[in-house]
Amino acid sequence: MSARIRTTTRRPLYALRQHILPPTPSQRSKASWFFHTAEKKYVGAASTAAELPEINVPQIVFIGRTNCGKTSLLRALIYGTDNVPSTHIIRPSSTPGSTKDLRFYSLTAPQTQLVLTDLPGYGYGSSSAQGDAITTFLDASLNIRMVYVLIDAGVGVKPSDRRIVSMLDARAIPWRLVGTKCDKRDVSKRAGTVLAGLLDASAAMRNAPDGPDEVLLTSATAAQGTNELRTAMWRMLVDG
Ligand SMILES: Nc1nc2c(ncn2[C@@H]2O[C@H](COP(=O)(O)OP(=O)(O)OP(=O)(O)O)[C@@H](O)[C@H]2O)c(=O)[nH]1
Ligand SMILES: [Mg+2]
Repeated sequence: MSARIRTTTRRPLYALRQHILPPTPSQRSKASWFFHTAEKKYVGAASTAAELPEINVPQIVFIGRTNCGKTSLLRALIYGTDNVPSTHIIRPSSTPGSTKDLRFYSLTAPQTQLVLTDLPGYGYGSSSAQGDAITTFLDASLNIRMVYVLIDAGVGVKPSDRRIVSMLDARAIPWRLVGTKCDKRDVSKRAGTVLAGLLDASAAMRNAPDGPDEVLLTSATAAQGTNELRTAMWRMLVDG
């Protein structure tokens, strides 16, 4: 049973270390404008290194355990509550491990272009081929500007998430944690605690107390936290 994150008493959707300035209203509205007006295209899918499309624009990647909500969040970010065009293969799954290939979506507006990438999940229900595809992709892609490591907020950070973060660190790829499915009642009623727990986990994995820790709570179903995540992407790419 799901419930919206209650907003009457402004529940926290993101937490920042004190040295990171919160976004300005202007950054929020520019980010929102970009995501609403950008031309959206499904670039394609790849399951082997040979199939990886050549991408020459900044790329933002969504990674996480199987079933943690990657595809759903990506769809909510790109399309909001609009209908997804039938030509775009962007379907959430009921079976863990259902996204078996890497899928690329481009957003293009004057002077700004980016590609959002949906990766297969790791952990339960995944295959070693999916693990290999993730490793190959991370090794081959030089223009990844950020990897959002999605954590089902009702489940929390698992050893497999820590291993992925180590892989990213080993390749000097920036990452942030994002909590998903925060509309679920067991999360929404203790959103502050969940957020603080993810921020602590993020700081512990980063191994640097002053690290750029920024954690967002989202719900694809309730379209919560999606504007915050769009703004974070916009700031990083254009207006930091
Ligand atoms: N309540 C709730 N359910 C969600 C949310 N996001 C995804 N789900 C559900 O979680 C399940 C998995 O969602 P997906 O988006 O396919 O997850 P995924 O991480 O892409 O899964 P794989 O590609 O199989 O690893 C589906 O049944 C979704 O409907 C959310 O924000 N809230
Ligand atoms: Mg998926």
